[in-house]
Amino acid sequence: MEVKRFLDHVDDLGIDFFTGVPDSLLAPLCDTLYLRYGSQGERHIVAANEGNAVGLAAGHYIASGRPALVYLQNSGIGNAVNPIASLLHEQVYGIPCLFVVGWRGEPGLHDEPQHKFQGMVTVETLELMGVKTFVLEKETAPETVGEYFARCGELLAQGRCAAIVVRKGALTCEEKAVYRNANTMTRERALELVLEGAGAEDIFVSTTGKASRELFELREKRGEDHSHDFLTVGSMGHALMIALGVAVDKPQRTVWCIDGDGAAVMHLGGLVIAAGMARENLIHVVVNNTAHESVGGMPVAAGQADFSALAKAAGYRSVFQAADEAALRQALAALKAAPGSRFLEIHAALGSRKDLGRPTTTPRENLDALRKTLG
Ligand SMILES: Cc1ncc(C[n+]2csc(CCOP(=O)(O)OP(=O)(O)O)c2C)c(N)n1
Repeated sequence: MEVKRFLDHVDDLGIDFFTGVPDSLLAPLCDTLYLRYGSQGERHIVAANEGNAVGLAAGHYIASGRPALVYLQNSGIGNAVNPIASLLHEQVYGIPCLFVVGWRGEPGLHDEPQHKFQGMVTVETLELMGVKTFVLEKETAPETVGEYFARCGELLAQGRCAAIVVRKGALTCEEKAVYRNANTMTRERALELVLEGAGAEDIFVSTTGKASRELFELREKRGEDHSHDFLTVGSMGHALMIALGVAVDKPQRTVWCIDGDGAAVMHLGGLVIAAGMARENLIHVVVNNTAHESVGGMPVAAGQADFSALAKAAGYRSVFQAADEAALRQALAALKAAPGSRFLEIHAALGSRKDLGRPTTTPRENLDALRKTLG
């Protein structure tokens, strides 16, 4: 279904406020919202995590009496569960909200391992949380969509929540948004330089999305195996805590966390924990491309945030930044000799290689190989 028609139905429900975390499957919706309303404005706010989005939706309802639309990939349901159950639910405040959920890992379709279980339990989890669910497919007839929205309208009027779960390809749009930033060095090139600057026995924990895919392919390109890497294929925003957990247990090993700006803001509290732990063997790298590049490029809710200043304020002792290859080489050299806990912000361009592959080993194989390395 063309997203404009979908949004006409949303409009008919009196919904005029949108918030969420972007998803590649929902790119037609994300792009259209961005083209219409920009982001971080009165009508549309990109949230740091899906729980934030539910909070914003609640605030909007409290102020206006109108429900909001919250969009998310099904991976983010977990982040939303707490405020759905203990804020929106009819046994608490009874605040209505319309969710639009991208269904990764839908049963019967091939998808990456991190999406399989979540995909299996998506509808069940939403229903369990009291969110009535309607599935939108490519084949869903327009009158059926009309009936879904009519039913959603009834539920919202009763102070209840509803979700449209969107199957792959069910939403389409004619106009794609173009996202830009002023940086020139690609994330992949930056990661290549980081690998060159790191020790052969160092451990890498990389974040969800293309950073992990690039790290995997860079190892292949360098003729190395994957036994020193933990590819955090799901669990967006948790790579830093995984890296810290390893670093605390293995003080003799240098552990690099390759984080994204979207992932870093998704669970920004981790920055404070890591900085507070002040581990000399942990190096936290944030590749800041100002966007959720892996899922289409929508801005991260941190356009104004200065990650290096945040890192300093949180307590990291040695903080570096780099925006081009020469500066990155210099920063990496300085980082090696720097005292205390270390943080590096890399300003990266948007985009990635068209032929970027996906890890060819399973998460289990990845874990087993790394466990052997760590002993
Ligand atoms: C909890 C959760 N919400 C949303 C997603 C979908 N998702 C995967 S990667 C990604 C963007 C990551 O952005 P960032 O950390 O800035 O890295 P970039 O892709 O820009 O390198 C998103 C939103 C997810 N995997 N998990």
